[in-house]
Amino acid sequence: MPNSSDSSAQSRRAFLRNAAIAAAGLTAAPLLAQSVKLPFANGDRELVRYPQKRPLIRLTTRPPQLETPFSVFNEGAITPNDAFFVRYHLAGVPTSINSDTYRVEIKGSVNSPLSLSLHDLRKFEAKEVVAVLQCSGNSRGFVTPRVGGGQLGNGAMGNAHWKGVPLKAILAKAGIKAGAKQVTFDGLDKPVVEKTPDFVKALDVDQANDGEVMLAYEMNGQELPVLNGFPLRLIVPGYFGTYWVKHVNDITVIDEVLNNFWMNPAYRIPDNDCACVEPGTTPKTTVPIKRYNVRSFITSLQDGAEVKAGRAIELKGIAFDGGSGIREVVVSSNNGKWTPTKLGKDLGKYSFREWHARWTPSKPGDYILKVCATNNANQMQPETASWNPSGYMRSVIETVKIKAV
Ligand SMILES: Nc1nc2c(c(=O)[nH]1)N[C@H]1C(S)=C(S)[C@@H](COP(=O)(O)O)O[C@H]1N2
Ligand SMILES: [Mo]
Repeated sequence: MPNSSDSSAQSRRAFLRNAAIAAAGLTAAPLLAQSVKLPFANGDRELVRYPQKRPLIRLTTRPPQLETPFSVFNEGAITPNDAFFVRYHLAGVPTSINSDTYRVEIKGSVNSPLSLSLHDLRKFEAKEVVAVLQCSGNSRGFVTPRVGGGQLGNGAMGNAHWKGVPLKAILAKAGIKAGAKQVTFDGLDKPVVEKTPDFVKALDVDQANDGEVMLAYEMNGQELPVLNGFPLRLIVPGYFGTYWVKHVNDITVIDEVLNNFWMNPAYRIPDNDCACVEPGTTPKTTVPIKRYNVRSFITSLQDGAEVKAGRAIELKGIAFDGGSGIREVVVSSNNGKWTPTKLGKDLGKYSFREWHARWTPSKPGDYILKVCATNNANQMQPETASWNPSGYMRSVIETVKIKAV
């Protein structure tokens, strides 16, 4: 059990205070003299080091928004905690979290309101899942024509092994009243100016009760990093990150559909099959963003890489979708025929699936490599990118341009 001894709890509190202060940008996180260039206009970014994190790509400081350098995804199917991306909406990130006194309240339209400590939560039967967390704005910097919002490369995603309690078990203990429609989730972070709406998200009661949504207290076998929601966050496998509320301390069952800023107008997509509209136009009707669509990436080579002509290399990468699981990944060079790859270990339908393939550039010259995944629901990545005004749901077949010498 974490925090079992007083002194470690105390040092953790002291550490967390420092961690959170640095995270809030009140004291500068030590800047490295390094910067990176994301492959689109205005893609110059600083690498910064925050507590519990290796150097990550800074998008903004207040609130902290950090992107994972893409090379991390070549290290394996699981994204290490210290490399996991960070996204906040509100600059009022928690400045101290005492895990001994931390409580999550379950209230609203329930028969018995609950106030649970971390110790109480660990008494419920634990559940584990490997699941991708992807920000709705992941890859927004690649959208053409460009759209407003955080200009992210492909690093606002990660895959972790989560452990916690199914929300269903907690809601069953509280007893949801007949007629309840949604469950809302709020965390410890707060707006710094009054007119900013607090970050609160909602799921329909049926989804909250699906047995897969859970409250996680562990990430890759450790406590959650502060910036990823210590000591407790919501896990919504297959669903975009906006629902994965961090530092969750308030769960309220409501009899209506939540209609705050973060559910409407924020985080919505056009209400059609492609979640798209003609570039530059506004969708007539929208719905809340939901599941991930299919994506795949080459991780072993990035644009501009040089390889030796006539020598076989191993191409390697990852694929994922919103929860049917990956059935097939194919690759092509110079728009030639698609060839199958070998899939890596199956860590579950919500996980990154690694793939690899041997490939030989027959002669010197430029090569265009493409990768395309199909999921178990027979959904495939499209050849051309679709567009919506928020830059969500990128799923297009990705391309890497390299040179053989
Ligand atoms: N409390 C809180 N939880 C939150 C957010 C937030 O701003 N505050 N942002 C959400 C969004 S949009 C994303 S993409 C994920 C990012 O999780 P991470 O910071 O652990 O990568 O957290 C979600 N949970
Ligand atoms: Mo997000």
